[in-house]
Amino acid sequence: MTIILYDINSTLADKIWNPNASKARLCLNFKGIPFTTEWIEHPNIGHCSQKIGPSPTAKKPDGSPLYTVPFNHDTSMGAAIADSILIAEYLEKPYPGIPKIFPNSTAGLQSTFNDVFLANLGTLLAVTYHKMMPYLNSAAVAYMAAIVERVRSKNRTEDWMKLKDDMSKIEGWYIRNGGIGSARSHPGPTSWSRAGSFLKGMHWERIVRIGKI
Ligand SMILES: N[C@@H](CCC(=O)N[C@@H](CS)C(=O)NCC(=O)O)C(=O)O
Repeated sequence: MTIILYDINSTLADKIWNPNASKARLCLNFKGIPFTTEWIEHPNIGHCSQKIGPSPTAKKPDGSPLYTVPFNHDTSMGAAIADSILIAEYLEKPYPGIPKIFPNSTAGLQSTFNDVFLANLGTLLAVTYHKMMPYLNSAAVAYMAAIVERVRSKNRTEDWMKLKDDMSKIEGWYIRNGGIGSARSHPGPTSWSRAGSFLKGMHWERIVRIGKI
């Protein structure tokens, strides 16, 4: 297996900031599968995907296909897969014996958790984007600003309150689980925690605190 992981470039020293791509990276490292990373610019994701071959993962508001990172290219098999959860499932198949990303047939359950977890972070980008901008390459700034324009409401306080409610809900799931996530599960929350630590000194402390106010 020869894997190339496609991720978005940044101005950070190790370039890693994108939480969705970090999920795929964590899975590759967790299973000990060697891979290289191809850093691409945010506005070029569609162009690059059409060249390499992964399917779109969603639709844009105008109905046209939305291509996203992460996607991986297994050059030995000629397979290209987009979407962090589908990448995790792809990696599981040829190496069933080494640490499992989805133990005890939990792929469906974890996939559902991943969707619901992300759906509850809807306004995180809206309240943090302006602090993120310095870490984006110049090519990505205008592109990202247009995405943010689509997801934020006219009222910043409203976005904060929605985030507070959503994160309180997520906190509730963890409390019911004894205050922790599953010790062995797809690393969605872990990758967002990494994004969170990247936001440290910006809004992250407020986001963490907000569920306790
Ligand atoms: N469900 C997908 C979501 C991936 C996603 O939304 N990626 C964003 C970057 S974090 C992206 O590539 N967006 C491209 C765009 O909005 O044009 C996954 O888990 O991989």
